[in-house]
Order: sequence, then C-alpha cells, then structure tokens
Amino acid sequence: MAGMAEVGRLFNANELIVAEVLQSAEAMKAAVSHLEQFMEKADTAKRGKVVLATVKGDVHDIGKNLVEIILKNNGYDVVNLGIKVPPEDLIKAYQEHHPDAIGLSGLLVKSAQQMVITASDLKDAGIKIPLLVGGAALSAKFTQTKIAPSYGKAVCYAKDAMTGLRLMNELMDPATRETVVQAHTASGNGFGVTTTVSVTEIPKVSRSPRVRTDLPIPRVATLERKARLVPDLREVWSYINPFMLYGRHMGFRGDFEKRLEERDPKAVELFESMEEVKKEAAEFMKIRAVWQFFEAEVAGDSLQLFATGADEPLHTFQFPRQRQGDYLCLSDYVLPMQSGRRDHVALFVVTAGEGIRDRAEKAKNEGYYFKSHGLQALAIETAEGCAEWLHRRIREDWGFPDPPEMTMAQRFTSRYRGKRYSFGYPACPNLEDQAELWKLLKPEEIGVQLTEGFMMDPEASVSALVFQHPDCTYFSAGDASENWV
Ligand code: B1M
Repeated sequence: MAGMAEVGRLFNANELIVAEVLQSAEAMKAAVSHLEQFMEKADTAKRGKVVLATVKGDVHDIGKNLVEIILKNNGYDVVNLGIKVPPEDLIKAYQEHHPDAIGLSGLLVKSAQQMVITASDLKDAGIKIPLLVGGAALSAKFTQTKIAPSYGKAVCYAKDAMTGLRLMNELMDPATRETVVQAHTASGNGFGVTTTVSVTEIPKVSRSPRVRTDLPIPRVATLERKARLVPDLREVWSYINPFMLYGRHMGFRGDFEKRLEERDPKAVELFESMEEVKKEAAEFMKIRAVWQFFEAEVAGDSLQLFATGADEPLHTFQFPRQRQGDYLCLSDYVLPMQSGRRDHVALFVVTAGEGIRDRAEKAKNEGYYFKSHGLQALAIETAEGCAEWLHRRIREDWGFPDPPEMTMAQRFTSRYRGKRYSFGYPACPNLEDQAELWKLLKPEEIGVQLTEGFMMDPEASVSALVFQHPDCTYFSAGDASENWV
C-alpha cells in the first residue's frame, strides 16, 4: 500500500505518467495476489467501497475504468456497474453493496445534465453517502451549482482519477472527512443562483460577410452511399495524432515525437509498450466507415440536404449563428446554386470500437491494466484517425486532393481545404441532430447504435459533416458554456 501511495505522490509531482501508474498497479496486483495467502485478514481489509457507473444514455468507459483501476489498486473495493446506468440500478446497487461513496462518470454535456437528475433520484431514495463525479465536459462549477444542490449532500468533482483517489482517501479518513463533506455540500437548492441575462439587440444577419459566395461549385466523384470495412489498420494508425494517444491518454508530458527521436527512455518505453498493444490489436481491431455526399442548399441559418436531383429536401438542419463578430453559421459554407447545380455536403460515421469494451474488460480483470487502458485509448484515437483518413479521401473525391508535401501535423491542425464538424462541438452543439444523421446514413449497418442520450455505441466512434468551402473555419456559435458545463 505504501508503494502505491508513493506512486500517487510521484504522479501528483508529475514524476510519473498515467502509463507508469498503470504498470505500477499491475505490479501491485500481482504482488497482493501472491502475498494475500500470507497476510492476516485484517491486513487485507479494504479501505472502503465505491459503486462506479457511467450515467444513463452515455457509453463513455475509458475514464471510468481508469478510476476503477486506480481505486482498486489503492485498497478500495469497486463495484463497476458499467455504462448507460439508470438511477434505479444505482439505487439497487446501493442497497445491495452498502458503498461508502458513489462515482458517476460521463463524457458529454448531456451526461452532466443526467448527473443532476440522477443525484436528485438518489436523494429521493434516501441516499446520503458522498457522490464523486467526473467527465471530460464536466466542471467544478457545474458540480457545485447544479449537481450538489439537487443531491443536498456532498458531491465532489474529480478532474482525474488520482483526484478521485485523493477525495476517497480524505472521505474515508475520520480526521479529514467532515471538512471534505462540508466543503462539497451545497448550501441552497441551486435554484437561488441568479444569472443576469443581458439582452443585446442582434442585427439580423443572414450570411457572414467573411464567407465568399462567388466561388465555383466543385464536382464530386460520386453521390453513392459507401459503407465498408477499412482494411489497412497501419495506414489509419499513421493518421493518429501522437499528442492525443501518447499525451492525452497515456499521459506523456511534452513533445512525444521529438523526445522519441531523441531516444528519450520514457518515450521509447511508452512507444514500445504501445506497439505491443498495437500488435495484439492488429489481430482483431476492425475499422468501419459509412459516408455519402448529399446535394445541399442553404436557406438562411438552415442547411437542406437532397437526394440526387430531388426537389424536396431529405432533411433540413438548423444551425445557430454567431450573434457578433463574423456572425458565422455552418450553413454559410454551402454555395448558392449555380446554373441549376447544387453544392454538396458529405456526412460520415466511423468506428473502431467493435469488441473493444469486452477485450479491455478482460485485460482489466486479469490485471493487465496498461493493455486494457492502452487498447481503449488506441480504439478511440483510431476512430479519430479514421475520421482524418476518410476526410482526406473525401477531399480527393471532391477534386481537391492534398498537395503531396502536406504533413500529418498540418492535417492534425486541418491546414487543408474545407473542414469537418461533429455534432456536439461548438459550431453545431445540438447533439439531437445525430438522430437525423442516423436516418440519412444508417450507421447501424457498420455496427454503430445511437443511445437515448444521442451518443454512439461503441464509444470509439465519430460522426461528422464535411464542407468544401475554402473559407471554412472552426468557430463557436453559442457561448462556450454549451460545450462545457
Ligand atoms: Co469527444 N467530445 N466526442 N471524443 N472529446 C468532447 C467531450 C468535447 C467536450 C469536445 C469539444 O466540444 N470541444 C465534446 C462534448 C461537448 C458536448 O457535450 N456537447 C465532444 C463531442 C461532442 C464528441 C462527439 C459527440 C463528436 C461526434 O462524433 N459527433 C463524439 C461522441 C462519441 C460517442 O458518442 N461515442 C466524441 C468522440 C470522441 C472520441 C471517441 C474521438 C474521443 C474519445 C472520447 C472518450 O474519451 N471516450 C473524444 C475525445 C478524446 C474528446 C476530448 C478531446 C478528450 C476527452 C478525454 O480526455 N477522454 C474532449 C474534449 C476535452 O475534454 N478536451 C471531447 C479521456 C478520458 C480518460 O478522460 O473521460 O475526462 P475523461 O475521464 C477522466 C476524468 O474526467 C475523471 O478521471 C478520468 C481519468 O483521468 N473522471 C472521473 C471521469 N469519470 C470519473 C468518475 C469518478 C472520478 C473521476 O468517480 C469516482
């Protein structure tokens, strides 16, 4: 235990990265399972018990599983209920396992809002133990002003797994518990929070002056729907952004590629360990994609998509327009008809998540924590890499292939013509629009389902709309709070 406490201290001191913490946990697990037979019952006593779950409608797993690994290998009993867990199942688990705390996880803003509902249902069921909450789009402010008031008892925001561990340690320590509980229990019911809404006169702008209209409409190679397996894993892996895989997910700090070139031991070891994961994944990882170009017309802030030559639109997406500055709106990037010929927008869904959750779960239960997390991270970034790979093909089909000298780094910063936009991101924050994309593209055929929370299952999936306009740029149409809470 002292060993893992030291691991925690080194991690918080930025001397160890996530990948090394996982490898330490593996050593810890192997050691404990050997020593347990010689240890007194008292010595194997758990420090506490946590019921962990990803909230209703959300399929997000990788963050929650990292939390489970860290808590379990620091002496906690963890009951991991999995994904898409409705409040009633959490209440049942509470009654069955009598945990010391409940951990809620979620990826998107929608999940944060689901946490408010879940917390209030737990309260109504008479549950009073501390809640720990975490997730990419979640913040301490939203936890304090929204989730905590709806629960009425302590709700602690954990920005990462190690913070989750520190909070549990403090909650289970009689010397610090009361302070932590007081600090995380909301005073009011959150309803008293007054937000001042300033109503500013918004000039009626139907098109951003920043987006040209006098450009020729490029022709597309085909309007046929394509749905297929993307066979060459290694090729798609070359489209993975190393900062995301080795940095964001495996925790490497600094410029990974540069340090690898300099044969930095940490970078080399992480690279080789991930190559091991890749070698195994190459046996079973499947990448699938579905995409199609649609004829498109713009009508103010809305984008109409048509079947080839049809008069009536298949669907009309409504996009928010910036209320100041460039007054940008996604529909601006569609050129008006030219001598009866429409512009186009491409839609796609890609996934690399087939069978990943079960294999990661198996590796986790067998104590191969690096492989478990590494596999989930690889699948997630393979999905993102496949989005980059497919977007390049779409540019070629649109007749403007990338110049041969373009580098991957330039692609990762989208230095090419046109852009791709994913529902839920700032320019098109309305996640419900995924349902319309589903009707148009039918991604079920490549094994991707949409949850009641409009999330894609499997987790390692990405959807996007692709525009060809040279003036495309990434912008936020609403105020940033729409994408983070
Ligand atoms: Co995207 N994504 N994404 N994404 N993604 C976000 C979350 C987003 C904020 C980006 C943005 O807007 N700029 C945005 C959400 C905004 C919103 O809610 N409207 C967003 C969106 C919209 C989407 C899609 C919908 C886009 C699309 O395709 N249409 C799509 C949805 C996928 C789906 O439905 N299956 C999508 C997809 C993806 C990828 C698959 C490509 C990828 C992986 C997602 C994943 O992690 N499962 C991805 C990524 C990588 C991100 C960002 C860049 C990073 C998320 C991350 O770090 N994950 C994110 C933007 C950002 O945060 N900068 C973004 C790694 C994971 C280990 O971290 O989940 O935070 P995390 O877990 C941490 C902590 O939160 C904490 O500890 C964990 C480990 O340290 N924690 C707990 C979590 N749960 C806890 C429970 C506890 C304690 C601690 O209890 C004890």
